[in-house]
Amino acid sequence: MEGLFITFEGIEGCGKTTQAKLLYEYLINRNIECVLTHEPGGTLISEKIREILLDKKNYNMVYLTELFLYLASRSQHTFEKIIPALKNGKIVICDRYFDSTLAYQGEGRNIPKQKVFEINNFATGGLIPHLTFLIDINEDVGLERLKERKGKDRIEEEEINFHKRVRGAYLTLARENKERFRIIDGLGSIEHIHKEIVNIVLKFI
Ligand code: T5A
Repeated sequence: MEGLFITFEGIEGCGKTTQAKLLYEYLINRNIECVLTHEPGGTLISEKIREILLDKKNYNMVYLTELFLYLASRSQHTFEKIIPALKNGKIVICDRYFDSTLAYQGEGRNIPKQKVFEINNFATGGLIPHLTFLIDINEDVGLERLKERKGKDRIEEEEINFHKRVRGAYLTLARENKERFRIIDGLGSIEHIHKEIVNIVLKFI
């Protein structure tokens, strides 16, 4: 498949949405064809699933229901949007992808990781990002940054230990998949992190 698939990962408030957008703008300004998208969501059907997933009223959602909804959203997104864009030679920048499920549902919810990996792989037809930025910050800093935002969603409301476990899972994933992961210190300034990311991406294209 042509194209380049870049994902951004990290705990809540790490700054990945900010960085994904800045990278997209940088590339578009240089006339490089790219698509900016996110998960859960990214297509009409996936956005409907996102609403169910993040709605605080669904506090009693069973963990397996949560897992399958994230995967349903991802299948639609992958086959409707990501794969066609890659086939057209575009750069696809995605704010969260399957590593989120390994970290949040695998480690956070304690669902057996090998199982999560297998069905995740099935849901995406085995599509793996070429490059994954893990923006790493301490969970206290991440949650503090989100305080200014009105209203937490269902996952953001989880206790601090949940976010700690998720961060740990991401760092393990990055260690185990060194060829595609780049760990970025999320405590730097927005501009500094952006430059670091651009330098890495330019080496790929
Ligand atoms: N989820 C998702 C799963 O459980 N399983 C899955 O498979 C998937 C795909 C999605 C939720 O779903 C869960 C994870 C999530 O809980 P969401 O609404 O899409 O929820 O939210 P998040 O992806 O968590 O993203 P956020 O927008 O909440 O946080 P970001 O992207 O980490 O941070 P960002 O860029 O919005 O920045 C947050 C704040 O910090 C500032 C920004 O200006 C902003 O105010 N900031 C910085 N401040 C200082 N220094 C920096 N370097 C900064 N960078 C950003």
